[in-house]
Parts: sequence; structure tokens; C-alpha cells
Amino acid sequence: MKRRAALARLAAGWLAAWLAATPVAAAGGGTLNGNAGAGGDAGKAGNGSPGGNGGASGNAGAGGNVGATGNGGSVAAGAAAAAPAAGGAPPAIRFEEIGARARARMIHHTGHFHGAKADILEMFTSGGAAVAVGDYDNDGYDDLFVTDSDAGRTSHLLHNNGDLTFTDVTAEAGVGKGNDEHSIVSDALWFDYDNDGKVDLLVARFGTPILYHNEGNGKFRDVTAQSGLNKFGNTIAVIAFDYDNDGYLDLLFGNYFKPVDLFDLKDPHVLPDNLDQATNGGGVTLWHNQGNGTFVDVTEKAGLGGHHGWTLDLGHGDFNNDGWQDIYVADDYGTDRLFLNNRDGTFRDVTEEAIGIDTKKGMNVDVGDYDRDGWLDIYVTNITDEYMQECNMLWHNNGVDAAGKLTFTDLSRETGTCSTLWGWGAKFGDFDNDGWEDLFAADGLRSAGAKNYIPVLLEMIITPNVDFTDVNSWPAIGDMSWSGHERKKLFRNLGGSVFKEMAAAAGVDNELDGRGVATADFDNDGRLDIYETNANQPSLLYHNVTATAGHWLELKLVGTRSNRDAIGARVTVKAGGALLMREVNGGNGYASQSSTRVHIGLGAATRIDEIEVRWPSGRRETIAPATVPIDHISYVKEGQGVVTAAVAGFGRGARKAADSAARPAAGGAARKAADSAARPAAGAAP
Ligand SMILES: [Ca+2]
Ligand SMILES: [Ca+2]
Ligand SMILES: [Ca+2]
Ligand SMILES: [Ca+2]
Repeated sequence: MKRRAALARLAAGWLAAWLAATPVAAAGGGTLNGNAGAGGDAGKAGNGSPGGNGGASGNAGAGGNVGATGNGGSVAAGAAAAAPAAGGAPPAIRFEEIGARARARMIHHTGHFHGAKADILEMFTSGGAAVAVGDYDNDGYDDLFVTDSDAGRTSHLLHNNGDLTFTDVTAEAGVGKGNDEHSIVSDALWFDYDNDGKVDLLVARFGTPILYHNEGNGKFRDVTAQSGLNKFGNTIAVIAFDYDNDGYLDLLFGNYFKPVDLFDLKDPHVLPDNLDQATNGGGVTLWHNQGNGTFVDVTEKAGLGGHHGWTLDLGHGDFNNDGWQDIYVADDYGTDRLFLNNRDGTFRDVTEEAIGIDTKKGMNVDVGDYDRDGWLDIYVTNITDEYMQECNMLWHNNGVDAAGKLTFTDLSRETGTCSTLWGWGAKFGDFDNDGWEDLFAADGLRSAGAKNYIPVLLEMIITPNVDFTDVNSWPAIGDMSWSGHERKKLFRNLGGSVFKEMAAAAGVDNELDGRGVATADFDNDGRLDIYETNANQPSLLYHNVTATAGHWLELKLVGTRSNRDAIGARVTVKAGGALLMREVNGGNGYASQSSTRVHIGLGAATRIDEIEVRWPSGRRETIAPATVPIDHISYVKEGQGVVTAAVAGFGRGARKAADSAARPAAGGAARKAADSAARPAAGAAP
């Protein structure tokens, strides 16, 4: 029994990281679930495990009458569903997948190796299906940068045309490169490193990073050589925030393997040395922005050099409400780490006292105040399947106690957010604008042939004296599947203490091998949309068509003394008796960066009582509620309150968007009319 448990732990542990590649991509272009094959196993074992979330089907009840039949039906059905429940159940959430129609569906290709152990290295390095959302041309519509990872493949810059279509402008912009015989593109990030009002682009790699300066005419210039960002790393995650509050955005890299060249392996002992407490990973690298276009590695100086975990994701936020940005590091094969900002350019590791030492496979970090108590909470996905019953972690922030100690309590089981199977990217977002942040999570490791890799793996594991760090120990995976064909999870927040899984009813329960999840309001209609990347498979664009969504407010913040992107700024809104708090973040969530525009659902509230912005510079700015119309996008410039889009530095499209956004929101008919007006006919030519 003991041996069996140990085996199970080993089995699912080892490749918590990315997935495997091989020849799935060819099938990818067509139908969304084209890779599903047998299909029927989607709701398997893991669904019913610790979290008790039930399967996708079990939850269809509440929203089940919001059928797959499209918008017309769902308007009425949604209202009908909401009405009968005593006390008024929250409105249903509904998405429509429009990736192909919007010309935003990109097929990802994982990196390939050559030689005898190519298969194993591909399993460990083939991921990198990432998305970064940012408005690179300042027209008021969020654009997309979508990565690809195999040699010869280019990443894609997709310009948002404002009508739910995108144009691929990669070639003109000059930002497609990065995959070659020595590098794999793994992640990307928009951030305005020189505060010139135009977001620049960082491409992270298993290799050295690439930094592009946004020239402002739709073109970018490679400034990597002069930037100082020259350190080789097997980077899988990157975030930007201003850790020392000097007004310039710094960079934090999360590295998976230690810095060895996987394409020219001198020593085959590069895999994790321990499946619960691995210490031979790549840790993190902190780069300080010097304010002159250069960055300096301050990892050791800042107190982060002692971390050697297999970093998979990073998140930042002001967890102890002192005005300085703190860090959460999610590690595969063991302990996540929480670092608090000492406000002097250094961090302290408070993991043991704040969250304790875990042995799980941390895959994602997102930050949000899901229970509206004014303290930022953290959502970490782990692995919950038939072999690994880890359960996710929803770290409820308990705040700072009288002794000055910050603590968190994992409430994933209690809230019903425990199981997302083989979890990856997950994001908070108020998808129905009811004032409570919901949660969408991607999952699935590797969907390939009908044969399961696990039994093959077990054979290796029970062989005496196997050295797991040696790539030569591992059996080839070939065309086998491993925790594939898993259905995505959408958790609707039912009032801050419990969530209800409703991915099927919402239309987002696809079975692709999910990785990154980015949220943004791509059509500026006040409802948060979702872009999902999938490893070695096509990406998805989910347009939010929730008919009964509540009132809302979106704020684009522009720093002056603070970094121009206002990353780290905290917005606190009081409306309808609720406290709604958001922080602008620079890349939280696995393999993704979401919009830096703050989106807040207001529910039935038609009036805002108070708005405060706490800028990274330390300035606390009270915004007159009368200057912030609801159901509207507003621009707030540090020290100047609400300004016009032009004054904020945004173009004609932004003003137009703000105007059209002022139309009535909650009314179903108005909403429906606006929807159909905004949406191009199916199959329309670009
Ligand atoms: Ca744009
Ligand atoms: Ca810039
Ligand atoms: Ca909270
Ligand atoms: Ca909600």
C-alpha cells in the first residue's frame, strides 16, 4: 500500500510541467475539439475528486437552459433561469467561441529536439503556448501577441480592428522571431519600460530574452543587445512590476530548468532531483530597470538568489497592504514561495509563516480579492487527477495580525475551486458583472493517441535504482496521451464564499490542452472576454455574450510619476454597499498577460459612492464619482483625475469606444441589439 502510494506520487509528479508534443498539430486547424478522439473520457475521475466540484454535466442544471443555440435563445433563457430562484440567483455566464471568425485562431507548435532522447526533452520543454494582451498602438482596443515555439515558426502580433476581427501584422512590426536551433519561445509580455507612452514587448525563451522597443508607427526595434538582458535561462514565466517604486518597471523571470543548454546537453542529469521538494530548478531572476534603457541583474542583491525551485509561474501584488509589491512563486515539484517587499530593494521569504511548506506541483498564480474584504487573495492550480489528488490552492488572505504577521488559509475545498484536473493558467474576472470575481481555469496535459502513457511510466518507476534526474531513464511517449481531453472549468463566484462550476453551461468546456488564459474586453462592451492558448493546438477566443450582465466600469490608468502602465496601482470602488478592489498587474497568470485596463462589475448598482486610486508612487488620489460614468470606459491620469482619451494618450478609436460604451447596459434588448451590430456575420471575409 505504501509502495503503491509512492508510485502514484512519482507517476503523476514528474512531468508536472508542460506536456508533450509530437504530431498532434496537423489535426488542429479544424474543429475546436478536433483532437478529442475518443472524447468520452473528458469528465473522468478527477472531476469528482477532492473539491467535489462535480463534473461539467452535474452543474449544467442552473444554467442548463442557456442552450448551445446562440444568443437569441440565451437572452430569454438567462432571464428565466434567474427569476425563479428565491433571492435572485446570479445571472448565467455565456461565451461564444469566435477565434476563426475573428482571425485570431493561431496554431501553436511545440519545440522539437534531435537525437536519441529528443522525445524526453520534448516532453519537458514543449509548452510555450502563451498570449500577451496590450494596446500597442494606443487606439483604445487591446491587441494580442500570441507565441509559437518550434524552430522556423513565428509568433504573431494581431491588431484588434475594433469590430471583433484581428489583422496579423507580425511581418510589418518585425516581432515574429525567436525560435531557432538553440531557443524556444515560452512567454511574452507588454510593458512600457521607458515610459514613453507606448508599450514595448519582451519575448521570453528557453534561451536569452528578446526586448523590442515600440517605435510608434506599427514597427518595433530589437534593443536586446543594449538592454543588458543577456543572461541565458530556461525561462517559462515573466512579469513586470516596479518593485522599488522608482517609476520604472522591473522584470522578474521564472526559470524552469537550471541554465543548461538543452539543445547541447553535456550532462543528462537535468531532471528534478526530488518530486516533492526539488532543489535543482532554475529559480528566478530579477532585473532592475535603470531608467536609461538598461537592466541589471539584482537577483542576489534583492534576496531572491537562494531560490532554486522549478518555477512555473509568478504573480505580484501588494499582499500586506503596505503600498509595495510582493511576490508569489509557483514551483513544480515542491514548495511555492512567498516573498514580501522590504521597501528597500530587497525581499524576505515568509513562506513558512504565511502559507507553509507544500509539496504540490504549482502551475499558476493569479491574484484577486474574491471575497471583497480588501485583501488580495491568490489562486494556484496544481494537479488533481486519478494519480495525483493534490487539489488547487485558493489562498484566502487573512490579513496582517496584531503581531504584524501576514497569513493565508487555503480554502479551495470549501469554496469548490479545488479541482481543475491537470491545471494550468487560471484567471479571476467578473464575467457576469455581478460584482464578484469569477474564475476560469485551463487544464489538460497531452491529448494524443488512445494509449495511456502512465502504465509505461510506471514500469520505469518500479525498476530498482532508477536515476530520475537522468533523461536516459525515461521511456519514450510516442503517440500516447497523458491526462488529455480534459474539460476546462469556469467557477462562478456566488457571493464570496462559494463558487459554482458552470463551464458547460457557459460554453467554455473545450477539451484542448490548455495553457495560457488572458482576460480582456476586446470589443469594449463592458463584458470580459477570454483568450485561451493550447499547447500544440489552436488557440480559442471566447467572446462574452452574457445577456444578463450587470452594470460595469472600466478604468485605464496612466501613470506620470508612477510607471506609465500604472502596474501596481490599486483601485478601490465603493458602490451599492460593496468594496471592489483591483490592482493593475503585469502578467499574472500562467503563460499569459491580461489587459491592464481595470474591469469592475457593479451588479445592480447605478451609482458609485467613492473611487480611490493608490498609485505606485504613493499618491492617493480620490476621484470624483460624478466624473466616472457607469457602463463606460474612463481614462485616469495620475494627479489629473479623469481625462479624455486624447489627454491620456489614446487615439480616435479610444474616444469612439468610450462614446459607444455609454449606451444602456443591463437591458437585455439593448444588449442584444448592440451584440448583433458589433458582430460580423459568420464567415465574413476580413
Ligand atoms: Ca490597439
Ligand atoms: Ca516604450
Ligand atoms: Ca480577500
Ligand atoms: Ca461574477
